Amino acid sequence: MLRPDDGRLMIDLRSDTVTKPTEAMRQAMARAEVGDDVYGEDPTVNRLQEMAAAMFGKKAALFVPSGTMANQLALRLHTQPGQEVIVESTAHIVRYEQGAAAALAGVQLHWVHGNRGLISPEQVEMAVRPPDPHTIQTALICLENTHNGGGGTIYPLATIERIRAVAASHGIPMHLDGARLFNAVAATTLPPASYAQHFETLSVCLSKGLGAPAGSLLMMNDLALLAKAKRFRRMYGGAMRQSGILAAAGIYALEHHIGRLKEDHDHAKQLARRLQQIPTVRINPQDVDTNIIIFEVIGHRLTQPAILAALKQAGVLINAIGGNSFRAVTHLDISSKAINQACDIFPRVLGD
Ligand code: TLP
Repeated sequence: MLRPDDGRLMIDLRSDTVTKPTEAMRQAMARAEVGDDVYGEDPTVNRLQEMAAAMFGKKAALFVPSGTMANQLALRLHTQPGQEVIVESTAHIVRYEQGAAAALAGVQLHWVHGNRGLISPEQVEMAVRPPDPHTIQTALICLENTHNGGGGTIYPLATIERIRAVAASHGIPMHLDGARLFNAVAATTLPPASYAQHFETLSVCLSKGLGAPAGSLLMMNDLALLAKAKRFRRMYGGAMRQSGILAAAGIYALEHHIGRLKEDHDHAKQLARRLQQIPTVRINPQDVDTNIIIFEVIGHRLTQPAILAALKQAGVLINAIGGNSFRAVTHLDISSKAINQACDIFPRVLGD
């Protein structure tokens, strides 16, 4: 049995956030020209922001430390305290941002239950509050693409277009949590701007599948909104100084790590197919659109924590995500060999 204690490598499928910068990325970071970004004088940050804005067809991009901060800036920019934001019930903004929507923007989240994380234009129409003096106001609609909690689900562009039409008919802006939008782009080969055009703001992460150590970008067309975003970034503690060292990793990632995401998707499909053959596992490999695999283990003699421990003992790390569900995520640091090994380990641990 593969023993992590023997010094052999763990197959870490907990998240694509666990990737470490490659040697070439570290060299790009070491060479980065830097300045003070609060003065707007870091040339590498400026270059990254320009690259990203051009890639997504937006006028401006703002470099921020994390995807959570990018989402929270968007909520703060588009809303007033006491208003409401329409969002899918398992979205990152709902589950994993420590209640920041309420704590920092003072807004209420209106959950809409999605199908694998995706909500329909009809559901959005139903969720928009009427212009009645008693009723809370809908200030923003947020979508997540790909959808993490839904299992890396890709939003069909046609659905986004129809949701956009609903939003426009009510004069409501839209924000996209595009932490893994590059996975959708790699899988569909659609131009990044084809998604971005439907949102007033969108965020993308450099530190997920793209393998940078930190950093996200919040993009928009409205330069007045950019000025406000810089103020709030400062308020939230996210205005950095010689952050060109981090931005250099982001530039390297945009230049070298988008095309290869397809490999992660193939690995995820391979693992999902293997998992499907285990009697206690419930998964439909057809639901695996990108690099996230969500599966249930039903009727196994081991409890959920014991399953995690047994997998760890065998050399594989994954996350439990509530109920009987688990999440495995493929990424830059997971080779074909590691996936083949994982395909041997899961049936051994779960297959009794
Ligand atoms: N997701 C992390 C955890 O926070 C759950 C993960 O391991 O998947 N939007 C989406 C859709 C995300 O999945 C994440 C991170 C974020 C935003 C936040 O990014 P960071 O961690 O940079 O704040």
